[in-house]
Amino acid sequence: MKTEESRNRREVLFASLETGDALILFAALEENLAKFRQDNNFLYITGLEAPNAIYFAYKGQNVVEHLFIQRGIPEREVWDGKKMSTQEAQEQSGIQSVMYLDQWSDTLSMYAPSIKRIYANIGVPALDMPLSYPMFRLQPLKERYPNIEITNINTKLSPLRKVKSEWEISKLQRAIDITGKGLLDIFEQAEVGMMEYELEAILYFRMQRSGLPHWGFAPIIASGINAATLHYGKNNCQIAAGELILMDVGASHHNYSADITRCFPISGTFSERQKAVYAAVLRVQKEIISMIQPGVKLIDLQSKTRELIAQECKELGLIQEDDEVIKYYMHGVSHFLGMDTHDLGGRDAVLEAGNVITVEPGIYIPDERLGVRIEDDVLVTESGYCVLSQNIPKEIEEIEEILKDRK
Ligand SMILES: [Mn+2]
Repeated sequence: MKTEESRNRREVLFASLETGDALILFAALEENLAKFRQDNNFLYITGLEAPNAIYFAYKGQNVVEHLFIQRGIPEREVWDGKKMSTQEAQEQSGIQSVMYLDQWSDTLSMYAPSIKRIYANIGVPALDMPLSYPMFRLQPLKERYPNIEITNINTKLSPLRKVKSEWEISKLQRAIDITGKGLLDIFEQAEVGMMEYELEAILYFRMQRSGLPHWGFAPIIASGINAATLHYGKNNCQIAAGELILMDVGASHHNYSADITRCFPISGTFSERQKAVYAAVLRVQKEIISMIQPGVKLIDLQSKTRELIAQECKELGLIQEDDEVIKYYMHGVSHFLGMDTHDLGGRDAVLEAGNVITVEPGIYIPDERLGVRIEDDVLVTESGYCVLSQNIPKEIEEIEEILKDRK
């Protein structure tokens, strides 16, 4: 990440702090033989992929900040590889004071008596779940200094993270473009009799060969009736002739996640019924996208989607009354997109320029072994919107044309 990106974010964050406020961010932990994925809030603030590190800032007269990283132990480095040096951490983050983790407790002890409030990446684990790792680490401080208020840093970071910089949009655009290329690969290579996970492999191959090593989220490749299960993730069924396949997928680039849904008929052409349902969802999706501009509320997109889908469901002969639409469409039409696939921003938000949201209406009819969802990623601009995934085909004729060219 560019150093000035994360440095600018810290400046904006510092400006919002009051005297006695502290920020504490814990990096994700490195686990043995598991792929490392950095904590998004830690990455956003420091720009560093360093595992197990801790970021600390405190506002007194001025803001002071310290970073604590793992110390490289030669015997361990044989197993785990070289650790980041303090100099590398300084250069990549722009944080001047970089120490080793064994100095963390002493430093926190020194500041603790004057801290009034801590913003930390404590997350929101359910009450019947174990404490998050940051909560666990802050537990001794909480016991010793019960007057310190510990708050989820999301309240501070949400307004920042939901307005994307040009650099962030360029990362999202790349994640979206590569996801799109992988979807086209699937259109071209998919055959009756393949397993759903084989289609997943085609996209994964495209992503990794393009320099994007990670999924943004677990891919959904759902054929036939599986498409009516909203979060189907097994991807282990064999694809039968005549089925419509729903793919809800996204590559991640610098932790920025694409989130695209496309559907296609494995046999090359949509059946009349598939075509009717697909066209209905597509009409709704386009109508909702056209509403997007600064000042529009996310909940207005949601209520309009319900209304439009109810209308379409009546015409498809599925329902008689508007309220019955919940049987065939039961999820949100839109969420913020960014480092988290369901990014910070909230459901009550009012759109502003620089937001990136998804638009993803659907109709799910288990009785007909059919589910259709169409999802694009949309940037809110000063004057309206820009569909970042506009190059990924979604018109019926376009898709059938591509499928016709298969060998
Ligand atoms: Mn989505």
